[in-house]
Amino acid sequence: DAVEAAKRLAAYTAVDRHIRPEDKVIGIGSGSTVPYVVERILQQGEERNRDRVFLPTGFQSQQLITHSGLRLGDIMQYSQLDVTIDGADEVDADLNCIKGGGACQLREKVLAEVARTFIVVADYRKNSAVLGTSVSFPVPTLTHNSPTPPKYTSGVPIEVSPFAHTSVLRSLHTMLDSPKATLRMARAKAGPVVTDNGNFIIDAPFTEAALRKPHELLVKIKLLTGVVEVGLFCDIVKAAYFGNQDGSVSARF
Ligand code: DER
Repeated sequence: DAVEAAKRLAAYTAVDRHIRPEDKVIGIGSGSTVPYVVERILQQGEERNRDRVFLPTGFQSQQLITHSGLRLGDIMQYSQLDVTIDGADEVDADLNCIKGGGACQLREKVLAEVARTFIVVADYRKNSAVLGTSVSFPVPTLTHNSPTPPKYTSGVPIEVSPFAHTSVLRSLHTMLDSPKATLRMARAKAGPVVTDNGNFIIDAPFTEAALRKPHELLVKIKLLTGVVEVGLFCDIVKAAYFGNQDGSVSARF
């Protein structure tokens, strides 16, 4: 279908442009777009991949690497990666991202920051001018019941220590103007989603005005006691590739 074709297009373009023969230590992100990244890497051939190592951003990413017959690497052995490629939930005109739809943003941000080059691949639904306005977001736009309601849009995924999750929720509700912040509950498991690091996820919708200053918002959230990592990636992405419905690719640098 159009979305899958768009994901594949973005992934193939990114691999062709950013994974060179001399790149040996490669970070693999999480989500449903990165399997096409691995698919394209495999097409570079066994010879090329034999002396490469691939670092995962969580259990799904680890399974993808091992099931593809690629060599798994451990972050403890590498101070720097050549390149990391990952998906995103939304990317704005300045390459700020909302990530964490797959609850993997802690390890994703680590591998993004230690990579010489961090690339994002996504289908057209994630391509926004301003964070909070893309159609891909699971969080419905929420409004207060006041006469001039501020429009609450995208939920920012926040990984929190289970011990602190109720106090972080209270802070988000009262201090950071996210009255609809909620604990992410699992679908295929009773109770909350538990991340690969043993933590919980809070989805916190913010107003478009707040999301216009993502770095400021990131710092405010990160300073709340018990927050482990925030699904706002600012000043990290080198390039983003979006597959479009018409079969073209949009690149943003
Ligand atoms: O959680 C994340 O940030 C993942 O990269 C994920 O949200 C990307 O989404 P995708 O399944 O549309 O690639």
